[in-house]
Amino acid sequence: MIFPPELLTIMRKCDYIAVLTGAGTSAESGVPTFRDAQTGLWAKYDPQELATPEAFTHNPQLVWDWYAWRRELVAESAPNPGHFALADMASHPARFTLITQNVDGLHQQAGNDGVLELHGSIRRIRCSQDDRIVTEWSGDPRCPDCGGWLRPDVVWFGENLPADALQFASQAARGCDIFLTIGTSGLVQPAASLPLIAAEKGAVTVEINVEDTPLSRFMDFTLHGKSGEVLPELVTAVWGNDSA
Ligand code: BV8
Repeated sequence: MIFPPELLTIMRKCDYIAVLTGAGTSAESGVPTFRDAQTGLWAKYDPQELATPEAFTHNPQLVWDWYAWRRELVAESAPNPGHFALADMASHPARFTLITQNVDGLHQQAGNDGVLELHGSIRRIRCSQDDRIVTEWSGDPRCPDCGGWLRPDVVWFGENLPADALQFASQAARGCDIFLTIGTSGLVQPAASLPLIAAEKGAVTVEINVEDTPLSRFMDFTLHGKSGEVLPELVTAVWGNDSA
C-alpha cells in the first residue's frame, strides 16, 4: 500500500499516538464483527437486541448461551498481523494509548498492555446480582455465592461504560498528536465520539477501514484496506523493517 508521505513524516515525529479499535480489527482472526450476519442458530437474532439488560432479564439462558457461543469463537481465535502491528507500534512514540470497543482480549494476547476496554471483556464472567467476578461454577450459570444468574462482564446497550476507561480514553483523545480509528463502523456511542474529540483538539486523524463510515468525512487521512494488511505495512513504512 502507498501511504501519503506527510502521514509517515507526522507519525515518525509525533510524541503521542492514540488508537481506537472496533470489531473490524478482529475480523481476520475469525471473530465475526458486530454487524456481520450471525450464523447458524443465532442467524435469526439481532446482536443489538441480545446485548441488552432487557434481553437478559427476559431470557437469561438465551443471552448466556449466545455469549457462550461467542466465547467459543474467541477461544478458537488468535491475534492477527494487525494486532501484532499495534503491539509493535506501541513501542515507538513516547506515549501510546490503545482504546478498544472489542471484548475479545486479542490486543492483550498480541502484547499490548494498558488496553482501555470500553465495552468490557467477554472472557470475564460476573454475577448479575453481586457483581463479583466468578471464575468457576458448576452446571447452571449461577453465582456460587448468591445463586444469581451469571453474565459476561461486558457493557450492554443502555449500560454505562466503565468510568475510568472512558475517562482515560477521553484524556487520550484530547492529548494525543495522532488518533487512529481502526475497524469500527463509528455507530456506537460514546466510543464513536472519541475520534471527533481528537480532531476538535487538533490531533491528526486517520481512519483504517475496508469501507467509508460516518466518521470518514471528518478524518485527515482515510486508508481503505484490511487492518491485518494495512497496519503491518504502515508500521514498516513509518519505522522501518527492523520494527515489524
Ligand atoms: C452508554 C459489548 C450511557 C457487548 C457493545 C448517543 C447517540 C445515540 C445513541 C446513544 C448515545 N449515547 C448512548 C447511546 C445508546 C447506545 C448506542 O450507541 N446506540 C447506537 C447503536 C445508536 N450506547 C450505549 O448504550 C452505551 N452506553 O452510552 O451509557 C447511557 C445509558 C443509557 C441511555 C443512554 C446513554 C453502551 C454501548 C456499548 C454496547 N456494547 N459491545 C457485546 O459485545 O456483546 S457495542 C458493540 O458494537 C461491540 O463492542 C462493537 O465493537 C461495537 C461497535 O461496533 P464496531 O466495533 O464498530 O463493529 P461493527 O461490526 O459495527 O463494524 C465493524 C467495522 O469494521 C465496519 O466498519 C467494517 O467495515 C470494518 N471492517 C470489517 N472487517 C475489517 C474492517 N476494517 C478493517 N479491517 C477489516 N478486516
